[in-house]
Order: sequence, then structure tokens, then C-alpha cells
Amino acid sequence: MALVPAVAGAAPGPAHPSASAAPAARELAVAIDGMRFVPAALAVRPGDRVTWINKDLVPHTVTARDGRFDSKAIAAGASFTWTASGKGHVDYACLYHPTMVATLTLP
Ligand SMILES: [Cu+2]
Repeated sequence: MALVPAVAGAAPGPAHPSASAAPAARELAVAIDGMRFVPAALAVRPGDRVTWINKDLVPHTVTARDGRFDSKAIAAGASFTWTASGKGHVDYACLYHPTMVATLTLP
């Protein structure tokens, strides 16, 4: 009876995707609908274009608490676009309706 030496497994590991270069900027949309920002939390990258579309029948604003952007009044059916920049959390709100709050997060 021959002893067969144990052979360490040599299965190849899964292929790793190569690290990609900087991703392309994206077009992202946030609906203003029913007195809410949808989605209320959104991860963005510098260079992404974020467009808020007011689907309500009353005007709203998209106003960053740190002053990074302020749409002024967005009429019913109108929109506002901001090109993302900076870092960290950007809390924003509607100046007319203080319960309308949301956040963008940058890396
Ligand atoms: Cu509002």
C-alpha cells in the first residue's frame, strides 16, 4: 500500500478585475415629489451632474446648508443642476419647507 503524499491545493484564485481609472462623470436625478427629495440620500462623485426636478405644483429650493449651492426658487416643472464638487456630506433643504431635508455624500 503506497502512501500518497498530500498535495497542497493549487487551484487558481479568482481573477481580479484590474483597477480602473477615474470613473466618468454621471448624470444623476433627484425628484422633488410630494414635498420630499427622492432619493433623500445619494452618493455622488466630483464631476457628477445632479439635477433636481420639481414634480410638485409649488416652488421649492435646493439649498446646501454649507452654502455650496442654492437653486433659488425652482418653479413647478422646472429643474436645477449642480456639478458635484468638494468632499463629505452635503446636507441640503428647501428654504420654504424646512421638513424637506436630504443629503449628498461625496467621497
Ligand atoms: Cu419646498
